[in-house]
Amino acid sequence: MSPTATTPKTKTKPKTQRPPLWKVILLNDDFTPREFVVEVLKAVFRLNESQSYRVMMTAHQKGACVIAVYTRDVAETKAKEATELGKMNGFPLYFTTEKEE
Ligand code: TYC
Repeated sequence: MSPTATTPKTKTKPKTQRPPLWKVILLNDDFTPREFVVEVLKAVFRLNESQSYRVMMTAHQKGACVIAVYTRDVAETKAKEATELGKMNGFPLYFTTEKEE
């Protein structure tokens, strides 16, 4: 069999567009009980006990801690829900969002 001439094919790689991600950040305060913060992190962000505890302690010691990243809508909804849970219980617990660069 004779060798077949091959024409190099240029493949254009399709670029997958990914939506920008938003960080949800937990802020420390002096009043919310540690255990309450852990419960909110478990309920709203689906973290397990040890993940929640670590995030809570980081915020407690450093002032703030990134919990997770989501699309903008999800990040804002979760931050609002979590902040609302604190408010309903009389705590100044606060969650904010920030665009990931
Ligand atoms: N600093 C709070 C206390 O000492 C606990 C706490 C931790 C509150 C993290 C908010 O994001 C927070 N009771």
